[in-house]
Amino acid sequence: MSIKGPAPAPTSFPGAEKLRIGIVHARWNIEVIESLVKGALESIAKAGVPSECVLIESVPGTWELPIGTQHMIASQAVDAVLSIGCVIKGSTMHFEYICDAALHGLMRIGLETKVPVILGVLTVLSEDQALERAGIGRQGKAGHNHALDWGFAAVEMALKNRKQQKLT
Ligand code: RBF
Repeated sequence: MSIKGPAPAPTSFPGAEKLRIGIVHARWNIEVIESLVKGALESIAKAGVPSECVLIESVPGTWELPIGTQHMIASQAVDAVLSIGCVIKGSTMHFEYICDAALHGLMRIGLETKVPVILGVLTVLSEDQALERAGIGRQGKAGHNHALDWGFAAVEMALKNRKQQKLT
């Protein structure tokens, strides 16, 4: 039994019905990505955001996630963006460079635009780890779809962003 992971999400999100949430996802490792996007949509809907207020765009790979996220913020007036990707370690240094650059880029965009950017990037050492963390599972382990948590995080941070905007 592991103690890792987020505390249970709040059970209600008052005001969620007024939010606009963006999802930007990479298309590399698409089986994993599709499951993550599905999980995120499930929790965002459960939190009370209408489906027509969730905007989805895709980019080729995780390297392009920062610019795709920046574009979503500039063009769609969203309250938060969830950026989804999956980088699986191979035999060259690409993994390290893509993860490092993309994650720094995403953090920078959130801080500079003041629109919360939720980190939905799996950076894993094997396909099995990716399938487990996308809730698809493999080799007898069902796993957990981490995007369920990311969806709730996006709604929580979007509400905080709205509150902050009212104060300033
Ligand atoms: N993009 C991902 O989202 N996940 C990966 O695991 C991934 N691995 C890559 C490995 C190599 C060797 C290369 C060349 C690209 C990889 N990309 C991956 C794509 C990358 O994010 C980007 O879309 C392309 O490099 C085009 O800019």
